[in-house]
Amino acid sequence: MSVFSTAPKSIGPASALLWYEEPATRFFESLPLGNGRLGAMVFGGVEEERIILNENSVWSGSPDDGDRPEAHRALPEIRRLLLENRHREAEALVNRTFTCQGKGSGHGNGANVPFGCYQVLGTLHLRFDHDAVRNYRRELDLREAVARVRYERNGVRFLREHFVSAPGEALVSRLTASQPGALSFSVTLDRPERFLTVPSAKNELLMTGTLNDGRGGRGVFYAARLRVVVRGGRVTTEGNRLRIENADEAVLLFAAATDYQGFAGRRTRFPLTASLNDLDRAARRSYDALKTAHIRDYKTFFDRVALRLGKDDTPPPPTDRRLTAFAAGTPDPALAALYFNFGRYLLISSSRPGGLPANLQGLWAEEIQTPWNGDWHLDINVQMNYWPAPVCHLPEMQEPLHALIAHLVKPGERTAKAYYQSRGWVAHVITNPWGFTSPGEEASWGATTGGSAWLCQHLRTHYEYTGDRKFLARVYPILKGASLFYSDNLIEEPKHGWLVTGPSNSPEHAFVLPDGTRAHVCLGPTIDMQQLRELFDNTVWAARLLNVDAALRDELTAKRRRLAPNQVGPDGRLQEWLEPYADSEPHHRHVSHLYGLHPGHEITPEGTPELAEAARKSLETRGDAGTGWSLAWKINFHARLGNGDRAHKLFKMLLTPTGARGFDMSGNGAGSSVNLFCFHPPFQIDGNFGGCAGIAEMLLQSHPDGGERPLIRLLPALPAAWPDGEVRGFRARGGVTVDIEWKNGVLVTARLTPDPRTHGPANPGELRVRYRGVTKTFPATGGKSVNLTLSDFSAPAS
Ligand code: FUC
Repeated sequence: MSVFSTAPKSIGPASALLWYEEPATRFFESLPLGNGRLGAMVFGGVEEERIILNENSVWSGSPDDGDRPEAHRALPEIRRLLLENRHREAEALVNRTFTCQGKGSGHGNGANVPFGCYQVLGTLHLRFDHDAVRNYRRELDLREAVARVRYERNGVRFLREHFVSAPGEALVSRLTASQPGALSFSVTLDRPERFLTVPSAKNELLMTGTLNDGRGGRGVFYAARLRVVVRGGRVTTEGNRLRIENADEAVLLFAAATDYQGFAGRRTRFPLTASLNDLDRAARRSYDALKTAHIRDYKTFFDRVALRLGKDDTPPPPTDRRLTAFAAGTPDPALAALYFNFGRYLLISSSRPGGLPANLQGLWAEEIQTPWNGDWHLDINVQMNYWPAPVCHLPEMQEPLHALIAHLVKPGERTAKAYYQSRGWVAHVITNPWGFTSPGEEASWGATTGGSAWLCQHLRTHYEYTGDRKFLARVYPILKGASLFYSDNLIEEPKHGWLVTGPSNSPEHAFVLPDGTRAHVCLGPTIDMQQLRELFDNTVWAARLLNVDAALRDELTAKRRRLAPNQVGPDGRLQEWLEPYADSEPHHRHVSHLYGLHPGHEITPEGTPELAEAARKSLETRGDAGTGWSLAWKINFHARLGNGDRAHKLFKMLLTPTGARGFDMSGNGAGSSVNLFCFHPPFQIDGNFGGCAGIAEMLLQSHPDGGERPLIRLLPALPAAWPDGEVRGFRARGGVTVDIEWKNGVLVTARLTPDPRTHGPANPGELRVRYRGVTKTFPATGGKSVNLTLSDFSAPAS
């Protein structure tokens, strides 16, 4: 896709550098690199440089039919029980008959069951006989996607540079020293299980293995190769290790492939050949040529956008100390810009066209049993990973998500038949590269039916930002299939005659029935209704645009009108369920019923003030504390409510220094580790992406608000903590590039440049722009900037 953007100003070191005075000792202190498919975590140790390696199709498990073929027989009874308010009995029946068959996700520990688990590819160890060193520094420069480690020993300066190149399809490391012949070290390559490493040439290691398919058979086969090319000195093999002696310089090239034949990724049946070809191709180029090509490629994405908050041109303190100081109250606006840039960096590094989508850990995992299988959860997590893409002008990075959605349609149709005897397709709460669409293994979380509806939001959003008609025509059948499923599965609740889903959940949250018992399974939770209004609207809108399916449009329009509405409960909060049940956990991490506020947009402060107020009350009761991604979501909620200071408070909470062990579902230990990875805990990358998107949401919003054209809101939730700043190259809905500069908390200039593709001569349209409560309309011509200043928003309002 061609890029239309104004040239961004360069980003200063305080917004672009993660750096430390010590090596990492743990995974979540190390520095991530990636090209969307291959990932590396660089520890930067002195005696041992450890690099954890990933490849995004290193998944155990295998295709499996999780559907219970007879499940649909239980559906009428489950629904009858729910309609009679016998939720406990309904839930018990769902548990017996309406969950997946087999072992499901293995309750999140699926490494050795068919569901499988995203796993570490291996670890590269470089062992030196270096001990006491001086002037140690390790860093990650987000402007180039290069990690560096430097130190001095006995007067010799050592430098290691690492990057993972997309055009080069390899991890590339160069080790140099200020004195000839000073580089001596050994190299090994291993994995916690299922590996064999052999020297495959005098300067090369080959590691191969076959993962568990979950049935005791052979699953994905992988091949990983490391080659060392030295200047001066020599390389020898010693058993399964390479020994480098007295080199002036050493370049390490690492390539890997698997034979995963799923919906995306490198579709090779021959990982041995593919990895060798990658290595040979990389080895034909000089280190400088590889690095130049890598940086050029990376910058085509990263440089589309720039954000400056405060001053960022002076070198920052080490990132770990910076986090601690920020938590202690030292103002550091540039740290928010760094976090924002890190989010963009992670997305570019973990999600590239042709690959698998960023998973719960992006691309970076150190274990065989990654938490929650490192899968794609569909009740917020994978969607949150992609929130930054449109505004940060990274539409290409969404391609793997779009591919995942398309890949779920076929298995989702089977699931729709088995459980619901209905048309269309459905995905529930979890999925994997093997096309899992069945409900989860427990009703309490697994009966959520909104996964497919939520995914479909991303298809419409992509079109809104790019105006790509071909894309819309291609994905329309997916929207249609999702709508058909829900349309067939709406039932009428007797009290008001509203149409509702069921059985369903408000993701993972239980309610308390009047008799004091708890239940999860319900009819028509608010989130479902919000998602279905959106999905039906989107399908009808797309069908109209494509001029197809008139009868379906009528069907969906009629049903949409009858969906249960948002309801304000007796206590003024937006109701989470059809009835004003009590929350079982008032501070639950999911805030699903505010989907309509964000990432949906049916609730806005101007368009639906009562609902916005009810949403605000719901947020108050929920409280600020929460898991990593929950904090990130709340930044976005408060940004949508126009409350910048509260959003900033949540951002501060998201940056609470942590490295908490284990799992915590309540918010204890949530925050950021020193490498800025978000902690649920454990490490889970969705909060990084949600936080990145939240920062953007505070500075620019664009969504329809009572009009056909989106309303572009400038600085809608600017916090006092960011009095001065500048954004360049942000994208708004409608395909508009937005640059904004502000001082002392007040807009100085804004430049809006409609993309010629979305605002061509046939479709010039207009821009609706809002700042501080004043909305103005300007003619929009593709490629022509509209320059605005504060005075444009003085009066009169239009
Ligand atoms: C959902 C969330 C959890 C966690 C898991 C991966 O189940 O409720 O908090 O993020 O996904």
